[in-house]
This record gives sequence, structure tokens and C-alpha cells, in this order.
Amino acid sequence: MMQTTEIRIEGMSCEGCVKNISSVLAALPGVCAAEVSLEKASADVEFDPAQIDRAALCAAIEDAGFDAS
Ligand code: 9UX
Repeated sequence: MMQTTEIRIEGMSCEGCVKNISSVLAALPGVCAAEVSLEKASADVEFDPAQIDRAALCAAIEDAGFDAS
């Protein structure tokens, strides 16, 4: 069963940031969809809670150089 969460992201300045974060999220095991928005400064992520949790999603975004909460 999939779960969806919205993550607040600070520090995105252009569509390149959106692409980078989209790639980071898509590469994580357990992530099946990620919609990142520059305007909303957030990401909607659909994931399998059996494989990954919300904290790990935030940590991956932080590792890419952004603030995630
Ligand atoms: Mo745009 Mo984001 O040139 O790190 S990709 S600001």
C-alpha cells in the first residue's frame, strides 16, 4: 500500500533544482512518484512505507543541499 506526503522544501531557485530533487527522489528505493514544485516550494511524494519512511525522504533532499521539512 502506498502513502503520499507533502514535503516543504526551502532553497530551490530554478527548474534545475526541481529536476535535481526529482531525480534524487526517483532514485530512492520505495519511491514510486515524486512531483516537485518550485512555486509551491514543496514535493508531493508517493512511497511504499514498507521500504522507506518520510524522514529518509527528507534526509535525501537535505543531502542534495536543500532544507526539507
Ligand atoms: Mo538552478 Mo538549483 O541553476 O541548485 S539548479 S539554482
